[in-house]
Amino acid sequence: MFSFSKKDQVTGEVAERQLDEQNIPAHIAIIMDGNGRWAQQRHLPRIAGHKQGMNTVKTVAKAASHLGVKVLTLYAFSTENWKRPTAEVNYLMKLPVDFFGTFVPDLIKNNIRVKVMGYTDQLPAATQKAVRDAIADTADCTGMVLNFALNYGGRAEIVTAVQKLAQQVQAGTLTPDEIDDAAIDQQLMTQDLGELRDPDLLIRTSGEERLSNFMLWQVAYSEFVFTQQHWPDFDQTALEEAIYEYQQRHRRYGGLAPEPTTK
Ligand code: V07
Repeated sequence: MFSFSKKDQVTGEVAERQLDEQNIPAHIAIIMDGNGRWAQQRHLPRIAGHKQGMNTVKTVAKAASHLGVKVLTLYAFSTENWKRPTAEVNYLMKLPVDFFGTFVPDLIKNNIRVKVMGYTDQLPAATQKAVRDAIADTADCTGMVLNFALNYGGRAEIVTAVQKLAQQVQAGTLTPDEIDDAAIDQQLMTQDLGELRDPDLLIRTSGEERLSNFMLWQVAYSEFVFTQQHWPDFDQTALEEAIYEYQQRHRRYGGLAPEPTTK
């Protein structure tokens, strides 16, 4: 059992909570929202929020790995984020470079392997190199997969998958009736995660309660937890609270009775 305490925001009462180690979500995906708002509340430029947000990535990745999470997918940059001001986009594109300069030794120490999903060929050359280097430097790590969604969009991912399947049909290597869930899964960017491809738990920080084009296919059966904290304020306790909430909804019934919902 992992224990943590939760302070009630209204009464101030502190409650001891226990996480069931046998029911840690294997794949957690996070929409890291609220970096700009966090900065604006402090009268700082938005990029200061992104910088602090990167530090939170480091904290949360280590915490997730210690809790026994197998895949942590983080939405770092969407295909829509190019519409932001040029200076902000340029800063964001430097973050993977910074991240690897400062965090790769720590990742290796924690046996964490980096993976990236998204249209990385459209990223600046230096960003692509940082991503390639991080993947290569952590390739032998056998613990948690830290999966960054970078220049990722859920609809674009499905469009690309459909195009590939259509090409196979045209080439005569696939018939239309062979297109099923598994065939589509095989063309998605999560394909190499195997059984762990679908998030068990999706977390979005900073109060918005929508998907914003994130992993549309893969979250079909995920539990969604929304928190008020801005991403730079998210920490180990916040992660444990989200997992606690997941465990309240996703009971295991001691492995005796079947789950009440069909999957
Ligand atoms: C970014 C920090 C986290 C808050 C949300 C937006 C800003 C880590 C990465 C990263 C991505 C790929 C990679 C290694 C690190 C990152 C962007 C933004 C674009 F291989 N944080 N972070 N990339 N933010």
